[in-house]
Amino acid sequence: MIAPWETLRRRPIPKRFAGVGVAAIASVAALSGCGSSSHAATAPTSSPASAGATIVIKNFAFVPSTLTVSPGEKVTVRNTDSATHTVTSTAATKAFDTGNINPGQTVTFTAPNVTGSYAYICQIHQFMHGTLTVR
Ligand SMILES: [Cu+2]
Repeated sequence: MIAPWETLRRRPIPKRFAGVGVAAIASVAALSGCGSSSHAATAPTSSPASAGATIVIKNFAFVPSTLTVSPGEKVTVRNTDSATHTVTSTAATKAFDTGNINPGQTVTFTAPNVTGSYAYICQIHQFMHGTLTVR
């Protein structure tokens, strides 16, 4: 920022104006001060809701039963049950299949690159249903 008097200073200044600018600035600085500490108190920005796409298997169910991800996104599957499960696409193309996920195991698979809605089941317990939406 260039103060007006800075540009004026290059020219000869009549003596009667010389002190005015400095005095004005000094009083402004005194009033505004620097005592405000509120700037430092800003809360950290909350992390995005997506901590990565995750499906949890719990009590023979997929949680959430519907999940929306981006094409090719990595999806984490955590089996918290004491039974082995799978996440297997029912599409004719079998768009994805984790294979067996042992109790307590966490695996990842890659979502299809083609947008759409992909139903999946647990191949071992075929009453377990979920849907992966890619968009
Ligand atoms: Cu199962």
